[in-house]
Amino acid sequence: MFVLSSSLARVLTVVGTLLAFLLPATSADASSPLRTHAAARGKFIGAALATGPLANESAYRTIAATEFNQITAENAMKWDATEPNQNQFNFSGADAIVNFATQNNQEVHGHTLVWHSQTPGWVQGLSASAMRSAMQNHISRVVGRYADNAAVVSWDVVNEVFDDNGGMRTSFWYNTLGQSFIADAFRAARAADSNARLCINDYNVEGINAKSTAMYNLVRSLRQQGVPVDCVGFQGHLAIQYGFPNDIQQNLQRFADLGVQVRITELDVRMQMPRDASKDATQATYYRNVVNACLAVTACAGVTIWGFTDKHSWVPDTFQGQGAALIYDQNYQPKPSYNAVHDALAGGTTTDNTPPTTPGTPVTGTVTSNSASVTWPASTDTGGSGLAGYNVYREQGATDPLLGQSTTNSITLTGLTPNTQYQVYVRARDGAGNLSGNSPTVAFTTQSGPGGGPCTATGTVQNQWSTGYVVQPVTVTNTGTSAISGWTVTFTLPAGHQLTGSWNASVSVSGQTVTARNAGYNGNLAPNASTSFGFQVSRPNGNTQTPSGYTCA
Ligand code: G2I
Repeated sequence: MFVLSSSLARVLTVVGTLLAFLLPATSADASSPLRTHAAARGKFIGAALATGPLANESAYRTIAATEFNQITAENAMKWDATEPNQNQFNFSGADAIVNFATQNNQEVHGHTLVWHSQTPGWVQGLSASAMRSAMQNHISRVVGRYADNAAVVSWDVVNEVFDDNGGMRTSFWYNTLGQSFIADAFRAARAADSNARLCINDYNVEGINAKSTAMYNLVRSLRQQGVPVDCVGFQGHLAIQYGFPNDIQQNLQRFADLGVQVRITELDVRMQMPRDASKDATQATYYRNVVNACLAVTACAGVTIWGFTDKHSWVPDTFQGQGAALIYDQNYQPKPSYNAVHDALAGGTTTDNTPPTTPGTPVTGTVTSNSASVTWPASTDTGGSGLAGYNVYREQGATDPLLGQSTTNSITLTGLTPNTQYQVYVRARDGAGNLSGNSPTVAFTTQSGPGGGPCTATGTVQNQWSTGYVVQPVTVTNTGTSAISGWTVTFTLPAGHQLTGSWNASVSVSGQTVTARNAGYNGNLAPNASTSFGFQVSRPNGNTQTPSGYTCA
């Protein structure tokens, strides 16, 4: 009876909270805070909060309360904070976060139950059976503490279980318990709170790549086995110098199609310091695009920013020389990225039919035999949905093929045909899909020769026997001062020798001349960078010759 009425009371509180959260008292006019616009779109906009500034800085508290309707504890709910010694729990920091959220009508995402980092040494040294019990006990106590709290609605059950290539991370969890710790953790969390939304969370999974595909496969297989995985978190620690994951919306959607909720859990966009207006503008585009991707996917619950002020951010401590990753500066002033998030969230309230301005005349930078860098004066967008990026077309006649897309005002076009004239122009697009007029064109001719050169190649015979040999590696090095995006190595096989296999290159043979072109994944070489390929040859019994005359272009 008691259980029934208490859970009924909880349901009513949750419904009440949700209504207050989804239906703000004030309507979303242009100057409303982020949370008002987000709620009007049925999404949350959140921030990770640190307990120090929350206790000590009123500017921090005011912005945290006013602008966000969701909160994640940046550190206070991690294992080292909540259970520093076995079975000695400390919820002071976690409670401070949850109480703040309750006072300000915000929902809390619990971060994180099972992680390889910020977990005390005593856990890491346990035997398998003791570790499994400690994990289950930890989950049961931490999740259990907030199971009846209306503010705490979701948990990162496991965090960062993959390595960067899509294998399982060989953490102490995995090394001691094998992959089964993941399913066990989710089951323990469900047992501790039957209503909380249970998430798996990771970084570098925003776009479609080997790691996000591994996560996709794991989530699908866990759900097929009845393991309660309800939600997938995409951290979103981005950097303007590494480019924007343009397929983020598509990636969110493929997970959503598995039946899970998706969310951006730790968004920040760092830059090489010092800040300047152009980096700020690029950063704003990244923030806008992430928010727009979430808005475009129904199952995306919202976006959490990892902090909100550059005064308190993990970035400068971790990435030397980088920073300014958040939407407020060190003095709590909103940056262009704040406006970008604001306008993206507000964008849906009006229809944007106004295209961005037409980009200026493009100019070319480095042109190789198969790539060309192109830069153009940026467009602006006043229609409300914001500038989303640029499309670059080849002017060709009846239909002009799209050569590439960029979120910034420059691009390196790749996959071009050698010794060919190109005439290209640019169109800007906004968040609502409106396209600007065509910029003036720029013409360039790709270099002749199949590779991007200048480069060198040297082959090493790894293993030989009377009737054959393996050459491995053939090391290809970019000896130039700019990046190349393709290479072609040629060499000569002695008479009577026959190629019987090759790897990491696309190889063709004509007479005794072998031509090896880069594979799809090893054509890009920064100055001084190397890659390699290999091949196997059969030769007449007793012949001891090996290939010669390696050239690279
Ligand atoms: O590394 C960025 C994030 C990646 N995903 C999981 C997140 O949980 C993680 O957050 C960061 C926090 O932002 C940092 O604040 O996790 C770090 C630890 O891995 C946190 O840093 C730690 C420092 O390393 C400690 O020296 C410090 O005592 O924060 C602690 C509390 O301030």
